[in-house]
Amino acid sequence: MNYPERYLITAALPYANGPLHIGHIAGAYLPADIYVRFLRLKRKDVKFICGSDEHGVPITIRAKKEGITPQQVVDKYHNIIKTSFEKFGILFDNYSRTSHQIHHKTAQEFFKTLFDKKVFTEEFTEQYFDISANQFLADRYIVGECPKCSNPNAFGDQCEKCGTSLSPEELIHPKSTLSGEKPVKKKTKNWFLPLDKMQPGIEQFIRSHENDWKTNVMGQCLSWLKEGLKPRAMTRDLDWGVKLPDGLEGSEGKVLYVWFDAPIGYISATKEILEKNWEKYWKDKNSKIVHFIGKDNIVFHCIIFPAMLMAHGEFNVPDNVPANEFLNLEGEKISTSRNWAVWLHEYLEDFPEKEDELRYVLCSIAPETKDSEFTWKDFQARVNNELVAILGNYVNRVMVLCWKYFEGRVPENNSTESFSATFGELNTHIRNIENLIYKFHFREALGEFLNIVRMGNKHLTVAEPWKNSNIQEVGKVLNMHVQLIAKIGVICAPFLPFSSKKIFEMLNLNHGELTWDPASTQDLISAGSQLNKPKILFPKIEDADMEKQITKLHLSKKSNEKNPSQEVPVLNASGPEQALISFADFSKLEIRIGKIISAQKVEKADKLLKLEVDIGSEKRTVVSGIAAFYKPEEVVGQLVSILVNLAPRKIMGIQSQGMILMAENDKNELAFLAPAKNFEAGGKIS
Ligand code: B3M
Ligand code: ZN
Repeated sequence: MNYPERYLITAALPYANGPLHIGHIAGAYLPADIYVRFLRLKRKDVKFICGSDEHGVPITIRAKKEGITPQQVVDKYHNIIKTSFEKFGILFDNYSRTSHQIHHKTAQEFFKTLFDKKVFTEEFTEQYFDISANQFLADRYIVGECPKCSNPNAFGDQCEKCGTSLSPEELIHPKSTLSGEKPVKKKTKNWFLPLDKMQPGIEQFIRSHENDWKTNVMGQCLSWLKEGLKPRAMTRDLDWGVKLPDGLEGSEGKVLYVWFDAPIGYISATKEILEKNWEKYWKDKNSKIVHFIGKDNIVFHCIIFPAMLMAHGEFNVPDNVPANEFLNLEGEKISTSRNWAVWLHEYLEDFPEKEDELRYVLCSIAPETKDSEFTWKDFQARVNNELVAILGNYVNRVMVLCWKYFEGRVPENNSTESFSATFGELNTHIRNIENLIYKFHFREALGEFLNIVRMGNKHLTVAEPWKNSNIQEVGKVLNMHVQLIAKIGVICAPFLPFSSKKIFEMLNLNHGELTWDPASTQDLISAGSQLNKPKILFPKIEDADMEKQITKLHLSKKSNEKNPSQEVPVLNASGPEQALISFADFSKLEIRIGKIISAQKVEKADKLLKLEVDIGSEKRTVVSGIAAFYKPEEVVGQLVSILVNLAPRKIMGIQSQGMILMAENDKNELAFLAPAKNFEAGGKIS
């Protein structure tokens, strides 16, 4: 199969109204990054484009909630998002912003071109208007009773309780969130993209990809087409966004629809870094455009943006849109509003130098064909059983043996037994990985990579060089394994870029110019070269770390019903900014004085003690991660602070009914929080 030489790869522009979570990463950014890294290893000409989406109602709502300006919101989150991408090794050629001037100009020119070509229809519609705020109301600014489930706080575009998508007209007793007053209907003019008339062209474009687009993507597109496309307004009565181009009658007080300007952001971000050269990535027939997105963005990338590009006339349309489904977390949907998420910037802080562990797990479970699920237990199992026990262990065994027998020099292979004969399956695995990545099957590709490592591990175990007294024979075996490790260092680079670097460092090889094809056919390291000392690639993930994460998740979860308009997360204290909580948040915690009445070690868990705690009204069993600091007999009789209304959880088969609160210092020492005088069990802390 011949693949093109030039690619423009984009990943959905995140709204700069909140940080990134693992669902975003697994959905769009990690697959995009793996694909780009692979294409680069194949020496393709690639530009990788992303940036913050800084317009749209989600931004203004966030601003209102935080009591700051929309500009302050986007500045804050743009920086958080940009930094966490960089730290996580997702490296764009340009991570831009739709607030940049070049973007405003590009989007306005695009609009003007369509306007001049008479693509738009002008339509007068009646929109809800808030008289006291003197402003038209975007759907999200209207709340009312849901006609389906009677939730009194449904939004004008969706009821978050029952999930129904709504229009503001369907709400019973609508109210403006700006003033709390009943909005009135007011006439306004907007410019519409007549998608109904454009349907035949769009349909032809989509059907031409019936064999190469993912089934989940094609399925959504065909269902939109079947329902029949409807005209959609490309301008909005708002003041936050890209202004309409000058000289249009009736354009005051209006901005471009965020889904008109945002995808043009891909074009402006390309222009921004390639002043003269950008057009070949967008207009040359030999270039391929690929958009990585989550499933909620399919219609915009497969129908609306292509319709805009076709109407414009000068641009290529996307060649593929490999959208993923959603990632769930510990049995529930990831929800920004309920703070049910693993935030990328927090993960990076809690797990320093474990970027590849998360990349590995998210790729292994990526929702490529259907929704999938992240749990901390599964994360730990995959890291410990696969990265630690297979990849880390294999690399370490080979390195240690080279040091043991050859003082860290790559031994000669003087035999007639060749590498390719010994590892005959390697090339099949490599071809499989290539084909799978080209088809966007990253999960399977990663599995195939692990098969290569398994092959090496197995061969080493069977060859048993440590039992061989013929040093030449030992050298032969180890030479082949060092070669294989070097190849593994290349092949893993798209998935595990940090580990790839570490492997090359151990091998004392230059990581700068990795290429895919020679790596699969030639020796990468010559006999006699000096290796560096082995380092552990992946430390084991301990139970206590997982316990901490699960507790953190449950503690930060917010009740959606009580606070429905809260649609953006409050950052945790460990996040880039200390968030304030309300007294109501605090008072949800029921903390009491408890007295430990018995304690014993939990079998097969070094860090855990099983405690019986008297909390006044009853006795509770609590599993606590303090065994490294306290012996069971030391803690009996100890007064403690205990969170008693934490949802019970099974830990190592024991139902734990609460959490002992501990103080911790920078040296990781722990101390109990006990009252300053003797006190009875059951006393409330408030
Ligand atoms: N900002 C929506 C989202 O983050 C939107 C993507 C724009 S891509 C051009 O889901
Ligand atoms: Zn509802």
